[in-house]
Amino acid sequence: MKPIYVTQPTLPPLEEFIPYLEKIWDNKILTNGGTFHQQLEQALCDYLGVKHLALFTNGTIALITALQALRITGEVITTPYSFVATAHSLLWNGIKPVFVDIDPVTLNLDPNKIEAAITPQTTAIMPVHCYGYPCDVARIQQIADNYNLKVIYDAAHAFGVKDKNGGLLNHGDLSVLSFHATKVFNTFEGGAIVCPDEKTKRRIDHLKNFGFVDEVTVVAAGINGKMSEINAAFGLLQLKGIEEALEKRKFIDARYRESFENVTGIHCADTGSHVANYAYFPIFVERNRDALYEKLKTNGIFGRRYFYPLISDFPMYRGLPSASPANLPVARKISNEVICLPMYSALEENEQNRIIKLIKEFA
Ligand code: T4K
Repeated sequence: MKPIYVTQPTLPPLEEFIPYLEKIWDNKILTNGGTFHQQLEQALCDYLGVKHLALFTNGTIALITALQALRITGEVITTPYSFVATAHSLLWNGIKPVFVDIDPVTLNLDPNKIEAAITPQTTAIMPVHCYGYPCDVARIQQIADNYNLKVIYDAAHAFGVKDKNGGLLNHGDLSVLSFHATKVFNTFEGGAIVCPDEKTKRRIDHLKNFGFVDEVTVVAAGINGKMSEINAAFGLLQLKGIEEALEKRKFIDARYRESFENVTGIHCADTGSHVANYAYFPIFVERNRDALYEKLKTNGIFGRRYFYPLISDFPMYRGLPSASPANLPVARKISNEVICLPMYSALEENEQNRIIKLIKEFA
């Protein structure tokens, strides 16, 4: 039986990639801001409806650089319910993460609990639009304004998501995307920082190129965060098929939701009123989540428990006062119940039927 993974990258026909490779071979510019890099930055700005965007080698280096770009220090408020890269980006900058519990509906930082975690050392908030579900951006901005804090969104899951004001990526001081192979839009590995002004974009561009401004001037201890021409070319090709891929995901999402509507003990996440990207399909299993997870695995279906364990349970975080279980009851409950089911545009109807049947049998 063919294994079914939590996701599978969308790949355009191989022959369509050849002309891009030929161009790279002709130009012999492989990286350092080549033609495809420039084209992809512009194409993504247009598609996502954002002013400026800097491509990166991956989302994690982009997160680390975003914090550097805004010179964030001290303490940063963040969510324990995310991929570990969110908090790791803080540690790599010598910043102390302060975990705040999540809202049971949005699954994102609970704005009602943020203020109590602010101390004189707090300089920023790093919320995550988990699964591409929008954070309460208005409330978060209000708190940030009141306390003079920066807001850096980890928008790794939020490619193309829109809220009532348009593109979700326009909120906060910076938003960071991931274009990893497992994401809705991928460049094999890749990422980006979305920023509102030319000056910040320039600083980010310097930081991702070792701090170089020109051949002889280095203005900061930058890193090598550049995206290569191969990745950028693949991104341009991917972008052509993005709408079709999103339509297929939407259809799969609707079938799952409909199938689980009346199944006792299995809950789907709230659909919300935003324009979604159907990046993930989490279900929440009231009892014996791990038994269902194992049953699916035995049947060749490799869902994932995104996000279990909580980041705050990993050894480098669990000693922090904010990591204490009593501080994070909602995140803990959700983390103990979640399974992300296979979700990708090439998931076939009979494969989805098999997944649904197994879950219904279990329930
Ligand atoms: N912030 C958030 C909120 C994130 O979720 C992430 C990454 C980041 C920041 C950091 O961004 P990046 O630095 O990664 O750009 C995966 C991904 O590696 C990671 O990108 C992602 N989040 C996280 C949620 O999931 P794993 O270890 O679970 O992935 P892996 O390799 O087990 O892949 C899952 C399944 O996907 C495999 O079982 C098979 C399938 N797959 C995977 C790959 C890599 C393929 O079919 N083809 C592939 O090439 O972390």
